[in-house]
Amino acid sequence: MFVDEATVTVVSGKGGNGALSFRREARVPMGGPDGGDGGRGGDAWIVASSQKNTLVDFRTRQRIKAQNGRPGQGSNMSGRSGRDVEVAVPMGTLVYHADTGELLADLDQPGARLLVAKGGKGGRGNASFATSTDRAPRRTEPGGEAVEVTLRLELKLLADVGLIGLPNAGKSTLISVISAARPEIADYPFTTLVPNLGVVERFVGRPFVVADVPGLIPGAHKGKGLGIRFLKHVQRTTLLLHVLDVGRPDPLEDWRSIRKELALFDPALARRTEVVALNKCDLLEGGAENPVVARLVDELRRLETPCIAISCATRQGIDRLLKGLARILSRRVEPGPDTPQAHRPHGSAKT
Ligand SMILES: Nc1nc2c(ncn2[C@@H]2O[C@H](COP(=O)(O)OP(=O)(O)OP(=O)(O)O)[C@@H](O)[C@H]2O)c(=O)[nH]1
Ligand SMILES: [Mg+2]
Repeated sequence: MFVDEATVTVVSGKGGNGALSFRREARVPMGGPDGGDGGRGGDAWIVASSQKNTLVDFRTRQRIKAQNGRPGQGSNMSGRSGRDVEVAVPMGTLVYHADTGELLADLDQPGARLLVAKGGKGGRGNASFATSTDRAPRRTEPGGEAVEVTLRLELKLLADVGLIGLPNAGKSTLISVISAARPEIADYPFTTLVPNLGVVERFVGRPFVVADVPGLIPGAHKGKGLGIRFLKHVQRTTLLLHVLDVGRPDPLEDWRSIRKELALFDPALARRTEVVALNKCDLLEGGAENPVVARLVDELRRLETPCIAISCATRQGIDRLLKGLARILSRRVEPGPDTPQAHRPHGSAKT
């Protein structure tokens, strides 16, 4: 099950109390203070894991707690520190403070971690308070309080290329042809209900990640079809690959209607570099040479939109398409929008 929004409460451990104790020895009526310090409470971290793809673990509201520190003991024994807790989330998870809405981190690298709740300090035992004037202090310190934070998690998948297009255009077929991803493919709209990621590895240069999201239809911004809620998963891509079915009555109109939905969802996304894949060319006589395809190519060039005629069925144009995508990606290594550093500890977070 794919879940991309969740709420979770994380709690650090309370510090252990300092101990009040005096040495007892045979024939020594009153020994010195020997109460040890309490252990520190465990910290609570959120950690990006490449093993996770969804926030499904948090579908039911969870409360995740680090261990408390143990109290100090006599004989100057310090209490054991509480174990930290690490909450694993998928890469691309944005962590918000649930109450204030503040963005705490964008965990966009494997292993990126955020300290969300710092454990309480261990309290000092009475041995720590002994001075030359007070040799038998009865003073001890309680352990520091635990910190509880409720977080809103939002997953925005990280991919280089986002596949967009009408349902049935062949987006999932394309990702299955160019990567090891094996999404469901079928001759009806809305086959894909949740996003899929595929890694394209066959090409020189670094491998790149492609995201296949459920198809869009006109009116998606008003919730038609599956709506636009999955578009957030292509928001962080470097480029959009718009798949058009050339066998449809008016592919250019299809293109325009998807462009409109994109712009209504996020104007910045509508400005993203776009490549059009004119798919299913095998359905037309002469394939990519067919006049319908030639006309589409001309129109799109006129609109300054790069396009390539392909067929997932015959593999025509696929290599050329991938080389083109790799070339564009190698030119662009822009960082994403400004977001706070994931590695910045945020231990002082309060409820
Ligand atoms: N003839 C032909 N059929 C294709 C081609 N590419 C995809 N198809 C078919 O088109 C249909 C839809 O393909 P999908 O890959 O499921 O389409 P989609 O864009 O992922 O659709 P949704 O998940 O519903 O948004 C399937 O029957 C595919 O076999 C192609 O190049 N040529
Ligand atoms: Mg699909």
